[in-house]
Amino acid sequence: EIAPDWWKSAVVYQVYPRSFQDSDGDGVGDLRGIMQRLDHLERLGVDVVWLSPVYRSPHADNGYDISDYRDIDPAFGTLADFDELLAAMHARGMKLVMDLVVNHTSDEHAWFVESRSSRENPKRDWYWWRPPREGTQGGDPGAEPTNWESFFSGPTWEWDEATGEYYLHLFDVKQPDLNWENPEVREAVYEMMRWWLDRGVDGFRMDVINLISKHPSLPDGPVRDGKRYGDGGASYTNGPRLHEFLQEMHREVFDGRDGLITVGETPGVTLDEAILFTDPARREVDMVFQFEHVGLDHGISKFRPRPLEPGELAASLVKWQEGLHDVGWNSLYLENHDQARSVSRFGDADEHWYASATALATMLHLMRGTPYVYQGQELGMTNAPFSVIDDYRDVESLNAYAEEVASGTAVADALYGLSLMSRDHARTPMQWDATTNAGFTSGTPWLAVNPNHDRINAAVQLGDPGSVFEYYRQLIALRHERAVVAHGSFERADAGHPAILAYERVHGAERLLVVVNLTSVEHDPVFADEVAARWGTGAGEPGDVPILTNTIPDSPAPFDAPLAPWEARVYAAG
Ligand code: TEU
Repeated sequence: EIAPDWWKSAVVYQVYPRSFQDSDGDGVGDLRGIMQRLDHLERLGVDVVWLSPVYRSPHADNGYDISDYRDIDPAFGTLADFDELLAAMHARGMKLVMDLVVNHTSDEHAWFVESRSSRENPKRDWYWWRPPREGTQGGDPGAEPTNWESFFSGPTWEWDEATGEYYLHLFDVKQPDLNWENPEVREAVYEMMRWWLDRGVDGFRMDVINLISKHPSLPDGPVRDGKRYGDGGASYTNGPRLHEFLQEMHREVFDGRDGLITVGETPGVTLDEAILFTDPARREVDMVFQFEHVGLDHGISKFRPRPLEPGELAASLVKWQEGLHDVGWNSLYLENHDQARSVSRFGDADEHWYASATALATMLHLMRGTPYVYQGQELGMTNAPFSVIDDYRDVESLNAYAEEVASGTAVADALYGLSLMSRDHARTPMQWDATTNAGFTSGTPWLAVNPNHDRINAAVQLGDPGSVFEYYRQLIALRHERAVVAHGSFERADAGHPAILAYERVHGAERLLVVVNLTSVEHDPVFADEVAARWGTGAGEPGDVPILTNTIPDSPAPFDAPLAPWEARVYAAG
């Protein structure tokens, strides 16, 4: 009998299948490749694997454009391969979570092919179709039904000459939005979800699930200075029927099943909304991916980034620790397939690569919430040295670059934004060893392997006590060994020092003190008086010798000793 909240002490590992391991030499990762690498995941100690989409897809957005929800794309393998992978994971005590992409489908999905065939087609209302704006000609600039800007640049409406209407796509033109107002759509989604659960999967990561409810009036959004299109976010983010739909989904799909884990991806979610999503009494989802901390360095836009001030990242994470402390639950992440590599983005990949990668990991993994490790993060994989636009593959990056250059931005400036923030930095092939293509493929990789795989790779790290991998393994083990990590309270313990984050976790008699220097400069930690009194230094005092530190060699310093650049230390009592 497993506890209903087992996922509070679980660690989830995200596999981006395209870039994880290729088994047939076509340069694209696949399911049989994942099977070859289960030892790595088991050794790391993760409990759940979240698999980015492997369904049939034209790959306009690397699988987040699904053309058949009940089949595996040939690039990744077959349903038989999937069943074999699932069984192999279950045999090792790992759970498998699928990526549920139901805000939109591919334009090649049978539902959309039918819907677009005629205005009278029974599936016409399964998507958002609207006539040109009053008094305009379809296809003309400004004739779109709303002025909204797509996440992938340009308008969110595509003119369909054949039936004389526009269809809505918040993302790529090949990703038409499903109309969740239509109960037939909702029932078809729930039926598909039950089909996967009946097949044995253990839950879902729900892609942009807080965008599925739109204000049916579809009003225009505000046009920000210099922008051509408006921000429709207020009309489709956390919309009017969102929680109604999620509670209906829970009743139709999850009620009566146990041992599952659900996480909603919710760009733009507020703290108050996150409580509504994750309050167990509301039976919606177990946790959400909020986006505040991964939006801090966005300047006027994602690809016009700004440097973070010391303490900004920690303060944002602490706000969410406190906000969901008593009701609801945090996911804990710094990376995924949409975010640049955290050691490059929030750490110091040049001067203090090992220390900053492990300091960020310490900060995150010992917080209150369920941690997510993105493939390669456990190795300290970094951003790639992309230098020309042909190095990139990601539709978001390519469209943003084209729009910047078309609007007069210098090529060098447009490339600069991509060099820091492109999603492709997270999608370079997993670095297994120092051989050609890092052991990822015997063919030509779909996206270039990072040249630093000669020194950053799994083979060189496994078994090395001073490696990023081994440090992650110890952090994950702590969560499994000490109940205080999963179930303890959270309280910030430093006196708000911008360079240092210190926090305490308490669970019954068990206590942890985590102290991390999040800068490349040495700092003395400053603690609230009552914290210093609790930990004390000197023989036998709990604050005297850390149970975990990222200094090499392991120099057991007391909790109030100065912290070297990116030094992290963990103390335990009780
Ligand atoms: O991402 C949604 C989303 O919000 C991202 O587009 C994010 O805002 C952006 O990439 C960061 O600037 C989900 C998937 O994770 C992403 O891979 C898909 O491209 C997108 O939805 C559409 O399915």
